[in-house]
Amino acid sequence: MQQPSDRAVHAAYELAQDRYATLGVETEVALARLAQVAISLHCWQGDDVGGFENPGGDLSGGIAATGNYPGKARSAAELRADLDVAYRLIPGTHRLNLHAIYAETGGAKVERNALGPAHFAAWVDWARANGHGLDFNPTCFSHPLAADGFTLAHKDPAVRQFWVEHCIAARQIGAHFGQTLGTPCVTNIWVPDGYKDTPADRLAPRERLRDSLDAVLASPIDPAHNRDAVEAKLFGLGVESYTVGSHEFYMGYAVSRPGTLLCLDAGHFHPTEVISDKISALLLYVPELLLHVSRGVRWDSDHVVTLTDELQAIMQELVRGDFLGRTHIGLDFFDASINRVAAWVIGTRNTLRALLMALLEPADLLREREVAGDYTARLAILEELKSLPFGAVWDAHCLRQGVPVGMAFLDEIRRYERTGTRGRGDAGIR
Ligand code: RNT
Ligand code: ZN
Repeated sequence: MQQPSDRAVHAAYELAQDRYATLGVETEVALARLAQVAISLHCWQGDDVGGFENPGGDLSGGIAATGNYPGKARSAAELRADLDVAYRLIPGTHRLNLHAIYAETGGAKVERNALGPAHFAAWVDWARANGHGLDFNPTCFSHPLAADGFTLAHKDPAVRQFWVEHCIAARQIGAHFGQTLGTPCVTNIWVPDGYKDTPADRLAPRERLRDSLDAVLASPIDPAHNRDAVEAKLFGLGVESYTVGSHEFYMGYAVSRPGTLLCLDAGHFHPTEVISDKISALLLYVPELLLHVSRGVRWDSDHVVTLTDELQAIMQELVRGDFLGRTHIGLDFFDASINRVAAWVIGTRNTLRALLMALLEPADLLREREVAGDYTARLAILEELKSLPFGAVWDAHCLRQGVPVGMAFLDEIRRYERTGTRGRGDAGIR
C-alpha cells in the first residue's frame, strides 16, 4: 500500500500543530514525551505461548491461543527474527517480556527450578545489541506439576516447593537481566490456580498462596535490578468458579508487602469492569503498577489490543495522574488466527497511539474547568478532542522515528511472509 509522501505528512502535521495550539496543546512536547516511553512486548504472541521447553506440548493454565495462521516461530532464533521485524515497524525503542519457557538449554532437559541466567544468555546478548530492556515471568503452567490446576497454592508441599523454587529462580534471572542491561526487570508472577466448580474451602488455597509468595519474595533484591509484580485474574477456561489469586487477594498482598508491584491485566475483570478507574486508586497504596494491556472479549482475556475507549481511558489516566514514571506498560494478548508479527505491531502501535492521544489533551484547561465547576466546558472539550487530527501527529511521529507511516507497515509484513517465515513447516502464505 502506498505510503503518503513526506511532504504530505509534514504539511498535515503543521496544520495539526496549529489546531492543537488553539487549545494550548504543544504537539512537540507530546511527541518528545511519547518517544521516551518503552512498551514491554510479550514474547509469547510469536509462538502461541508455546515456549521451547517441550515443543508441541499443550498449553495449560486456563489460557488458549486459537487459530492456525502459518509461520509460527519454532525456535528462539526464529522468535528473535520475528521480533526484530516487529520492532522495526513500531516507533520508539521498546522492551521484551520473556517467560521462563523461552529458555535456551541447548537441548538439555533443565527443570524449571534449576533455570538460571545462563539459559537466557542469547536473549540478553540480543537485547543488549538492540537496546531492549528485558522483563520476565516464571511459567507456572504447561507442566506436569501444574496438570491438576494448582501450583503455588497446591495442597502437596513438595509441589508447592517446586513452584516456589521456580519463582525464586525467575527473580534471580530477572535481577541478572536488570543488572546486565542497566534497566530494572519487572518479574511478574501469575499462577492459574483455581477450581472449575464450586469449592468447599476458598480460604485454605489462599493461605497457601500467600505463604508461598512470602517464601518466593523472602530475600530482597535491589530494585534497580529487579522488581516483583503479582497478577490477579477473575477466571480462566476450566477454572470458572474460583481463582485463588483474585483481585482482592493480590491487592491486599501487594499493599501489605511493601515494594511489591500490582499487575493489572485489562482482560482479567468482569466484562463491564475497567482497569482505567483502578489506576489512581491503587497508586495511592502501591509504589508502581505493571499493566498487561490486553482486550477481553466475552470469556477471552487476550485479544489483540485495538484503539478502544478503554485503551484511551487507561492512557488518559497515566498522563492525567502523571503516572507514567510509576507504571510499567506491558502487553498481553495472543492470536494465532492472524499474522503473529502483525498482531504485535497492531497492538503496540495502538497502545502508543492511545498514549499520544492522551498526551495531546489540554490537561491544564480541563482541570481548570473542572475545579471551576464548569462541567459543560469539560464535556465540550473532551468531545471536541475526539475529532482533532491526532492521526497527523502520529504519522509525523512514525516518519521521524523511521518507521512506516500508515498501512505501509503491512507491506513489510507481507514481504517477511514471503522471505522470512516461509517454509516453517506449515501451510505457507495466506
Ligand atoms: C493469563 C495471564 C498471564 C499470561 C502470560 C502468558 O491470564 O494474563 O499474564 O497471559 O503470563
Ligand atoms: Zn496477563
